[in-house]
Amino acid sequence: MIKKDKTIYVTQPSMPPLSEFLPYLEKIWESKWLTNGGPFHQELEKKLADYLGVEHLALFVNGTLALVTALQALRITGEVITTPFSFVATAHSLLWNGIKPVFVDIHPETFNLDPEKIEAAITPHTTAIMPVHVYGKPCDVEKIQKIADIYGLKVIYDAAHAFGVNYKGESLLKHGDLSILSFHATKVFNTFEGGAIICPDAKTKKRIDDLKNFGFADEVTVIAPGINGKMNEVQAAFGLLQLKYIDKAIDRRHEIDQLYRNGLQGVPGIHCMQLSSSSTYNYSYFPILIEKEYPLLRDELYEKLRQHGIYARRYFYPLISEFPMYRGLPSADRSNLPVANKVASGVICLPIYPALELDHLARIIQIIRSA
Ligand code: T4K
Repeated sequence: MIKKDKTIYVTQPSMPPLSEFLPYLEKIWESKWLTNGGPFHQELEKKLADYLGVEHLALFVNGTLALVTALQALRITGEVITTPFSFVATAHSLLWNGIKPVFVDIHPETFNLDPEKIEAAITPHTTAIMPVHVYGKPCDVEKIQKIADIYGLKVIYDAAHAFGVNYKGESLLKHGDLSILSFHATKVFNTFEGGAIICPDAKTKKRIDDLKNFGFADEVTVIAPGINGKMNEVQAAFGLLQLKYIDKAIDRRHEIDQLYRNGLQGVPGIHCMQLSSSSTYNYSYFPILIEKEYPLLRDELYEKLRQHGIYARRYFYPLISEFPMYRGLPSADRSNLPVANKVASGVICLPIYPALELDHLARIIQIIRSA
C-alpha cells in the first residue's frame, strides 16, 4: 500500500527549480509591466512558435478562452461537428458562441472523431468541424480536411493534449484552419493556466490578438465584442523557464510509457492505446481500456487503485453528450455514439508525469496484474 501522504495522482505538474524563476519575477517587479503583451509574452510567443515548428502563435490565459476566441475569429455559426469523447470545455466553447454542437462517434482505435461518420452529420447549417487530438494522438487529418474542402467547412482542432506532437515529420498543429493548445497545470507544458492559438498567417494572428484584448485594434478602434483572454507576464515568464526543461520532461514521459507497456504486456483484457510510427508523441496520458477478459470491471479497478492511494482518472467519462446541457440534442443519443459509449465505460488513464517514482509505477502495474 502506498502511504496516505504518498497519494499518486493522475498527473503532477512539472516545476522547474524555484531559484531559477526568481530572476524572472525580479524583472517583472522592476519593469512594472504585468500584462497586455509585455516583453515575456512577446518572447514566449516567438520561442514557442520556433519550438513547435509553427509560423504564428497567440498566447491565451487558458485553453478554453482560446477555443472560444478561435470560433469567433473564423466567424463560426450554426452547427459544428465535434466529438463527445473529450473534456467538456470543447463543447462548452460552442455553447458560449451560440453554436449547436453535433456529436459524431469516435474511431475504436484512435478514440478521435471517426471521419467515416462525419459526412452523414453535415446539414445546411454546418459551418465547421471541431475534432480533438485526444491524449495527443493525431486525428485522421487528411480525411477530415478532404471532407471540409468538399463541403466548404472550417476545421478548428482542439489540440489541448497535442503540445509538441509531430505527424509525418512536421507539427500536427499546422493542420486545419486553427489549432488550440492548453498549458493548464495538468498538461505536458504548463504555465499554471494558459493556452494558445496556432495561426496560419500574421493577419489571422492580428485578428486573434485584437479579439483577446476586448476587440481593440488600436487605442480608439474596437472591431468586435472581444474578450479578455490575455496571458499575463508571470505566466509567460514561467513558460520561458519551462521551455528549457520540456525535452527532458517528454523523454521521461516516454520512458514511463514504455515501462507501462512492458509491464502490462500480456495481461488479458488490458489494452494499451496503440501508437503509430508516423507520429512522435508527447506521452501526455496513459489510457488503458479494460475489456471483458479482465477479471474486474473498469470501476472496480478504479476503486481498487484508489484504495491503494492511486488516483487514476476515467478521462473522458461521462461523455460530454451525457451532461444536462447536451443530452437533449438528437446527436447525443447513445444509439448515435456506440463506440464513444463503449470507450468511455472502459477507459482508465494511469498516472504519468516526469517525477513519477519507479517503485510507484511498479506498484501500479502489480495491482493491475494481480487482479
Ligand atoms: N480541451 C481539452 C481536450 C482539454 O482536455 C481541456 C482541459 C481543455 C480543452 C481546456 O483547457 P484549459 O481551459 O483547462 O486550459 C483537468 C484540467 O483542469 C483541464 O485543464 C484538462 N483539460 C482536463 C483533462 O483535466 P480535472 O477536473 O481532471 O482537474 P483536477 O483538478 O481534478 O486535476 C487532475 C489531477 O491533477 C489532480 O487529481 C491532481 C493533479 N493536479 C491538478 C492541479 C490543478 C496537481 O497536482 N496540481 C494542480 O495544480 O481537469
